[in-house]
Amino acid sequence: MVKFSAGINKESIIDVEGFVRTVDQKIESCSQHDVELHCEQVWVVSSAAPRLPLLIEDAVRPETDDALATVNQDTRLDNRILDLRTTTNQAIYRIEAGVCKYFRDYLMEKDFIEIHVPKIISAASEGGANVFTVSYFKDKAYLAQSPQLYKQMAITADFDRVFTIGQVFRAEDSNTHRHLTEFVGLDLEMAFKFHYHEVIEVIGDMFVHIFKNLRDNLQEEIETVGRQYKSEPFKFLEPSLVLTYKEGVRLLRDNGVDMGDEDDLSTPAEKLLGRLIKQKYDTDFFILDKFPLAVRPFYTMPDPTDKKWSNSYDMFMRGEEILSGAQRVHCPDLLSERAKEKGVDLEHIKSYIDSFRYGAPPHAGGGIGMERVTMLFLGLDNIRKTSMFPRDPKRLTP
Ligand code: ATP
Ligand code: AMO
Repeated sequence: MVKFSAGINKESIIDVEGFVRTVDQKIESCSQHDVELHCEQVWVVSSAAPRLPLLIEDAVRPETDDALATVNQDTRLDNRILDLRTTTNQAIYRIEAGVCKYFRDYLMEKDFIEIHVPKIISAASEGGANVFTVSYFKDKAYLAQSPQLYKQMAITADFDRVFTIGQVFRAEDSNTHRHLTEFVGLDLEMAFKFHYHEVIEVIGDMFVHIFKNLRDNLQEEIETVGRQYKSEPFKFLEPSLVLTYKEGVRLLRDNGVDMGDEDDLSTPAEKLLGRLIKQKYDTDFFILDKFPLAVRPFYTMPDPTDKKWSNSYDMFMRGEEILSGAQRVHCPDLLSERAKEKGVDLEHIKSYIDSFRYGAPPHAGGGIGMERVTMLFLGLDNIRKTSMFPRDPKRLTP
């Protein structure tokens, strides 16, 4: 039987009959180190090819300076189903499932309902430049860049609190560590009573709920990922830290960054701000409130006291944006005016603008990139590690 077993190709599916014995000796390289399997019979259920494009033991080796010691990213992604068999990847996608589960659990507990909205749409919501066009019988349609317009329309239809989890498409030729052309958006929207800060509070608490549950319920998985990819444990405060955009800019200026109050944050400035906030407040998660109006989409509510600013916010993990959100304009005339100013074609968003003509409550919400949350929670360096079958400008398969 030993001879027969030795001839079975690696990664084949086998059935084994035998018994399990506990052992005293600990085998460090093995994740199951306190038991032994004594085989009596072995059957090959499905044989794997004799030559594998990558070996699991190579793919799970910690990343070192020696590039030969591990498997490079393209080989992994080209042979993704083998790569996904590593203990690290099995753990990453359990953690990612946790991100969605705890997002959903928290919001359902708070009386949000889950909705499903179209992904084939007639108009771009986030500006026209980065939208994929598809032919739709005799017409032209687009792949949704965000569920933005529909989640707001659900609010105007009296569903006071909604969320949706679904694919989001961005035709941006961004070959970076954190941009995909298709990602999973975790979006929510809610009517509020007095102030949009009620919504910031709900979202801040929701992130704390997600982080705590990942930390407490997926400890083993987090440790497994940490054995291959070293990083500092993710730190957060309860309640979450909220600073204004102005305070963030001030902190950057005090540390040598040359920028004006209303300039957009560059990627390096975002990263530096993350490090400065970590030093000062000991948190990897924070919220920046009150962004300059000029850098936000047309549906963002201007600050009623000063039109230079807006009632909008971003949330960050380890110095990278993971959520963008705002109070929305719920007055149809102002909405049309803002859309015109931003060059959005009113004809294409008529039903969206009209939905505010029949009574619409003040509301706010936000959109989260799921893969970014998993990547940054685990301190990983590339979003392709947290997207099971990633789509980027250069990759459309597998
Ligand atoms: P959003 O989620 O709002 O789209 P984002 O981070 O994906 O945010 P932008 O808001 O378009 O993208 O840009 C934010 C930052 O990302 C910018 O400061 C820009 O420097 C950086 N960025 C965007 N695309 C690229 C790129 N192709 N290469 C390098 N940096 C980029
Ligand atoms: P925004 O465009 O900032 O906002 O997107 C929301 C969040 O989605 C993630 N994200 C991405 N993840 C991977 N690859 C990309 N190319 C990519 N682009 C964005 C980020 C980002 O914070 N409608 C608004 C949301 C709202 O206001 O409710 C919107 O889509 O984590």
